[in-house]
Amino acid sequence: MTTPSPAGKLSFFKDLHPPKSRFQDDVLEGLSRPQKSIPPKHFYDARGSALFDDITDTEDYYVTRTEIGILDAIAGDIAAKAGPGAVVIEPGSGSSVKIDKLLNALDRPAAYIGLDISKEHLISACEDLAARYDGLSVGAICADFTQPVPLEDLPIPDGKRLVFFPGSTIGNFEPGGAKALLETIRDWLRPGDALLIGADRVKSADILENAYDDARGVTAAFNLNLLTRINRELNGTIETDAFDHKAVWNSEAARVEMHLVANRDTEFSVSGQTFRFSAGETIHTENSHKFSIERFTALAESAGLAVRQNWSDARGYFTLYWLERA
Ligand code: AVJ
Repeated sequence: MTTPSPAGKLSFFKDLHPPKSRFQDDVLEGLSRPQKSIPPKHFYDARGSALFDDITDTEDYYVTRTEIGILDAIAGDIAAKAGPGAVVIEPGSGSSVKIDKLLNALDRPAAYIGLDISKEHLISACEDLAARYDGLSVGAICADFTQPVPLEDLPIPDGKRLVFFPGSTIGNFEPGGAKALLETIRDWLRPGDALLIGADRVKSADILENAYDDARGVTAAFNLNLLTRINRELNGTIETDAFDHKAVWNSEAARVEMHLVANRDTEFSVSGQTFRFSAGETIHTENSHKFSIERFTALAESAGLAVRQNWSDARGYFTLYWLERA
């Protein structure tokens, strides 16, 4: 059922009842594997979200600032390509800086539809937009976009759809998952609709490793906060000082990997289950894939999308792509 939002500021709110985030299952399962691992989506508790915001302010993490610079430079191009009355659809928790750039660039956008797995986050972000943009029709869909999300039966206003997926979040997915996500988005597009997506580029190992191991130690705190979260929410007994942050460029897989490395033998329990680490053993906590323009274009094509235009910063650190159905 589609219901008015609690506060009534949204034009619609649809809860597709995404499965609860499986934090406990993912941690117990991930720590039981030969290469221990925990999916990066679990970084984002309140403290983790705040630390991520702090990362985007560090000198070393060039990603956010570079993408915002490109958005500023291409605002006119985007407005011309989208035309008047666009319906903006944003999967994932939006950074308000980026969505503001887009909405302010566009010619009288008709609507904004937010789509996120976290209901609280989604509603507050969408209500904030509705309050700040007079005359913008704002809808919200609570869903897990790593699964197909059919939009057919939802009251999405008429108009050219522009799906906005900035941040290089696509890089968090393994190649198969990235293709599946692009296919989900492709199914939202009709002829003439578009996807504007950001993807970070391959560059030298030292620049990449510094971006994920910043000099101020914010990224280290972000990574280690996962252990604090486990201790708090899953009855964990992890001695967090037994682990160090590590970021390493894996050139074969074209990704920066983040790990938590045991700096001594250590043993702890989580939800009553015991885990043992030898010194040097790691928990793999994140992959951030990096893409040449050629590789990203091929990935898009594999998902039935065609790159119509792309824009990069002068250093070639980051690229925004305009994709349409192939
Ligand atoms: C939010 C997934 C795009 O991979 O660059 C930043 C997360 N991790 N520093 C990224 C992150 C460590 C970020 N994404």
